[in-house]
Amino acid sequence: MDIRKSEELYKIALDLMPGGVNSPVRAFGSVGRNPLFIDHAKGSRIYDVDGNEYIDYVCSWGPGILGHAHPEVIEAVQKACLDGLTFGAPTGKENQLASMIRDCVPSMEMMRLVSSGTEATMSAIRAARGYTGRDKIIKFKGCYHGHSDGLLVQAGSAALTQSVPDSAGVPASFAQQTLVALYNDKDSVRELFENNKDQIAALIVEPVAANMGVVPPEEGFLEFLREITAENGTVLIFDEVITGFRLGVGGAQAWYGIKPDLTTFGKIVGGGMPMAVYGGSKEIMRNVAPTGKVYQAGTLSGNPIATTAGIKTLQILSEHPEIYTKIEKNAQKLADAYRERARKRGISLHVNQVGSLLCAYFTGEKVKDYAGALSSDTKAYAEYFGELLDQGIYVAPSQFEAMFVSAAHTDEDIDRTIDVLLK
Ligand code: KE4
Repeated sequence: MDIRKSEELYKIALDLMPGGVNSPVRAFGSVGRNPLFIDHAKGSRIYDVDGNEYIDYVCSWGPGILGHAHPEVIEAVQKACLDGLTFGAPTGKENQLASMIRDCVPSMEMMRLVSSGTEATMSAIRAARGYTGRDKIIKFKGCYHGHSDGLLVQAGSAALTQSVPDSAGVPASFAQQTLVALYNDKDSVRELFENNKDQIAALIVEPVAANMGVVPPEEGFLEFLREITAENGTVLIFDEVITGFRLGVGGAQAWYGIKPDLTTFGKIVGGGMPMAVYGGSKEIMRNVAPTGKVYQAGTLSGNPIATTAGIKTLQILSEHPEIYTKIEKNAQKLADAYRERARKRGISLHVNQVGSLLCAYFTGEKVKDYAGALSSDTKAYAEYFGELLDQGIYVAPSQFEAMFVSAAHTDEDIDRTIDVLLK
């Protein structure tokens, strides 16, 4: 495969940006390849600068649920741009997007639009601390909530592959306020509440852990978190940056029937533009400036172009529930093909799938938690990644990420992928 133009761009990038990238996972560090530079994308396909075409299962890490450059979204964005890119003042589009989110997710009584998932989770935690007057928070080992200081403690996603789950540059005093539990391990949560009575402001969790691959909650785990946080006056925050509008327009909280106190959204909610949201109970959100003492702000928050992309995307998803049936069916087909590959090739492979999210782990163990995810053979994953890439299939360049199926993946795409998997 000719990737000379990517290589040239990568050389220049290495001198301009750390690792030549603007987000670590894009560096392909854990799969032993140099990153591809992308020229354009359309539907289920992504094209690198050397003209190589790939079926894309990264979907920009989740936003691309409709496929790349959906014509209706592009048309709406192009039209909006002609009216100006940003005003730094309220627009009716923010009302429209916020109302749509509340219609889809009733727990979102009041919310704030921001520009990234990191900003959303950081702000949700500040709101919870301001509301409770407490300092400590609980997160789960291997869950990733963006790169704000207090959350870069035993984080997932690329922090896991860089083997720096505890990032340098985070003062110990910050990290000390972050208690770490084990996903799907109720005792580890109970212990933290017992040893930190009345000190825990918030518990933040990915309702489906999608930054250590894909690890679904065990039966009753989310209900347990809802009960123990309510008993302790702790704010339950669902980080739905990945699951929001991915598992359905109601997200994971509808899928599992749990009502958190606060929720964060990102990715799909902006239709591919920089947009994220945090919100939930009015009682908590009223504490956010200017109505309360919890300060949070943003020059481009609720940006008219990003809200346009988000509105159009959520409109399409709300009007076409059949999209979710299709992408879940295709994810199931892929999961079955991975299992068949394992049988055919006599390799250890464990596949988790929730809706249109899936992950193939190179391990013989059932992956039900962080330890299970870490048992995966990342070298075998790297080989698999390279093999697929050379066959024109673009999956996550890391074992600890999700595979995303979009509405643009055709039956031919899925069949081609299965052919390559079972070759
Ligand atoms: P951003 O700040 O990257 O918009 O969102 C942070 C975030 C928060 N919460 C969850 C559950 C997330 O998955 C993320 C970001 N996801 C990663 C991929 N696992 C983004 C890809 C990247 O870091 O480049």
